[in-house]
Amino acid sequence: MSKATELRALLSGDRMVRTVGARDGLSAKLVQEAGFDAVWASSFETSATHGLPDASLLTMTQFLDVAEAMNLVVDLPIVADCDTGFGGPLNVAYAVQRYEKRGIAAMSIEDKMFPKMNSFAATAQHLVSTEEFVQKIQAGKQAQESGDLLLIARTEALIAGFDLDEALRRAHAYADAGADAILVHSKSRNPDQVLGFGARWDRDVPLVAVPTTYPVVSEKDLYEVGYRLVIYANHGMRAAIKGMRATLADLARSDSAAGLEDSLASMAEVFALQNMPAAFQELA
Ligand code: SPV
Ligand code: MG
Repeated sequence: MSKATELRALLSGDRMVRTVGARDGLSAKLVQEAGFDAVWASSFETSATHGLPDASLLTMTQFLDVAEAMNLVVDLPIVADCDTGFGGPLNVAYAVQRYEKRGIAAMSIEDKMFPKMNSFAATAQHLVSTEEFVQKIQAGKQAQESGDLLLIARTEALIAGFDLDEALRRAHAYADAGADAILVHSKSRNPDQVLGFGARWDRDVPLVAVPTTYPVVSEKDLYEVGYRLVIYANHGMRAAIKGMRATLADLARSDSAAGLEDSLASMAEVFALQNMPAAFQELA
């Protein structure tokens, strides 16, 4: 069974599909090891890993290579964050063909204008018209070879300051255009927007939530109003930054690395994560 088919089966199951953001093969492996269902190949994390803002700076092939690096080393399906789809409908169609060939289970495209800026940046956000985004969805769905790959349509209507009516109007159009799921992004500090959207959602198309600014929401509450996929988009990377900062600050204050061992993963742990042949895992 392809990973896309597995993800489809999970989404029509009777529980929330739980996804965590990653930026490379190693972080994807840690997501898998912790027991989650899928890996979010986050544009925010991937950009940050390059030391760059999440602002459409990297190319489609750079994002694709990262998604593939993950896909090759985990059994979990990859949900690839494809930002605005890398351009217009033709770019979306091309991206779908390329991602599908590399075995990526799902792609998410959002209705912001290219170049996009991260949804939480202190800036005005501009959306493409509903019609333009519908064309992207249709182009993407027509381009895929098998019916399996999931194309997630993400509306940034709430991020851009529109109300629930506009978010719903767009989401209906995207579902009608063939989107396999609808991601409703919100930067509200509480889950009311996202829960309110779900309460009014009347289609048989699963909803996706990204509870970054409203972490208090429970998966149970999201599930009850139609969310089937939850994405903890950047929690692994933020934990890694905090841990690495603290350890490096300790090292900077010290004359040796002697005091650090307790805060470090062992070499053996890294070897295991690298899938080193067992014979090589004996430490020198
Ligand atoms: C990402 O993880 O890249 C996302 C989620 O798209 S957000 O950063 O909230 O836009
Ligand atoms: Mg992103």
